[in-house]
Amino acid sequence: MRLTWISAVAVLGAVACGGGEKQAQQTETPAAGAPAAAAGGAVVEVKMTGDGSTKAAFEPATLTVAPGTTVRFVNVTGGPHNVAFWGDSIPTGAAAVLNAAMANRMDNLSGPFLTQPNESYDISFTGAPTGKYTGFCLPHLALGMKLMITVQ
Ligand SMILES: [Cu+2]
Repeated sequence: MRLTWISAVAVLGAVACGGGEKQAQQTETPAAGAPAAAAGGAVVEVKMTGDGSTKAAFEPATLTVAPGTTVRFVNVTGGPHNVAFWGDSIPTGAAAVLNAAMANRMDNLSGPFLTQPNESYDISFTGAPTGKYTGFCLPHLALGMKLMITVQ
């Protein structure tokens, strides 16, 4: 009795990784008083950190964004955190825009507490006036947890 073994060898063609050039074209329109015109603006992340008792911070604590940018606050450590703004430390006309952009507010210009790990909170600066926005974290204001967002 004779056994013939036939081995079928599957030849896997190497997948050529062509360096496909993706051309992302972005047309930037100058902020010319056309609120809510920018769709799909950039997202900038700000981490909320701390050890729960002696230190707490926004990281970065200062940032500059273009109008239409969404700032995403992420509860990383040491929560609960929130983000709030002083009404006298934002540009004229910004309060209405911010209040409309801040979901589930606890109060005027004051976002909800983020209690879950990696919970995030987005604030869109679409239509927001240019200028400086000074914000803070209510539970950690005494620890100096503040941030400065410049919209320009
Ligand atoms: Cu905080």
